[in-house]
Amino acid sequence: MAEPDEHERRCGFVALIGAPNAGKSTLLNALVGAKVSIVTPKVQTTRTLIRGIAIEDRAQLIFVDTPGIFSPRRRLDRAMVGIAWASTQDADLVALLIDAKKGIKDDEEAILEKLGEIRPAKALVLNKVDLVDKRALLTLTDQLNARAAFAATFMISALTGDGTADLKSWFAAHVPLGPWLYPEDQISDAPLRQLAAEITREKLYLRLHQELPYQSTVETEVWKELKDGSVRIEQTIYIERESQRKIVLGKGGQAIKAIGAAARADIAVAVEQPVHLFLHVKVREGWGDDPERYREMGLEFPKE
Ligand SMILES: Nc1nc2c(ncn2[C@@H]2O[C@H](COP(=O)(O)OP(=O)(O)OP(=O)(O)O)[C@@H](O)[C@H]2O)c(=O)[nH]1
Ligand SMILES: [Mg+2]
Repeated sequence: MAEPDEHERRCGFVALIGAPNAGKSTLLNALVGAKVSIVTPKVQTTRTLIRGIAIEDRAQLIFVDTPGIFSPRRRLDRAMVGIAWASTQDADLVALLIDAKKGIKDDEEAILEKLGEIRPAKALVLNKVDLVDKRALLTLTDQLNARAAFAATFMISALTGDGTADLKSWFAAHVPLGPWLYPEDQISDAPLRQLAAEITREKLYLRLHQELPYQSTVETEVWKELKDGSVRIEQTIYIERESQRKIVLGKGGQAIKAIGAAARADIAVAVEQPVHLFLHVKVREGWGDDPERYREMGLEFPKE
């Protein structure tokens, strides 16, 4: 690809917003072409803003994955939803993702209600079109466009990649002129320690069920480069109650062993070196009300 002239370059922030589970993180990874944000079948997987960077034509696109927007109750939920809306204030473009299979439900209604207050141009992105009958999409598109002013509508499958190239081209054509903000080969601005903690949290979510995932968080405590080119990583899984420890550990330590093995494999791919991963489980009652945990996650601590 020829280097674009300095003066023709474009650069901008594109916030990906939507209800929980709409496929925002899947789309971010598809647009970047690498796994920079974790994905699970559960709602409320993403907890903070995750940036992924891609080059398209003359544009450097900085995509901002956000936590799903829903009616928050717990303090952590309020912080997550707060940062998701805040992301739209710093964005040049906003993409609203709608799960085409789910359609317009309470969360979507509430988002549409507030969408008028958003300043940047908005693209409507119907995702998961691999799961629905194409004819049903037209009705949904009409309903959504009647509710808010969208500059363009896209029908995509973030999972199969169907339609994502057109979407990316549209973003590239509509971000403002300006110099690129990151080196050309950079795809994320998150420190590897944070990505590593997120990967372990993904495995925890995939393995554990019911409420437990929402009551746990993962932090990387030790990151030691070893002489043989490998890295020793120690992480702590924080849980809310002592009774949850045996669920995380599993029978004879089976669960934590499987979580550790799956996380180690993915982290090794991300850091491109062999990884020794050690997981600790600590009870921190009320970590959901501990400002330090919010700082670690990059979230504002809601006062109440
Ligand atoms: N069939 C299908 N599934 C999809 C598609 N996009 C995402 N998914 C699935 O939907 C689930 C949620 O995807 P995520 O990318 O984690 O959704 P999210 O919007 O980031 O969710 P939160 O972070 O919880 O707000 C996962 O099981 C994905 O594999 C799609 O285009 N088609
Ligand atoms: Mg997500």
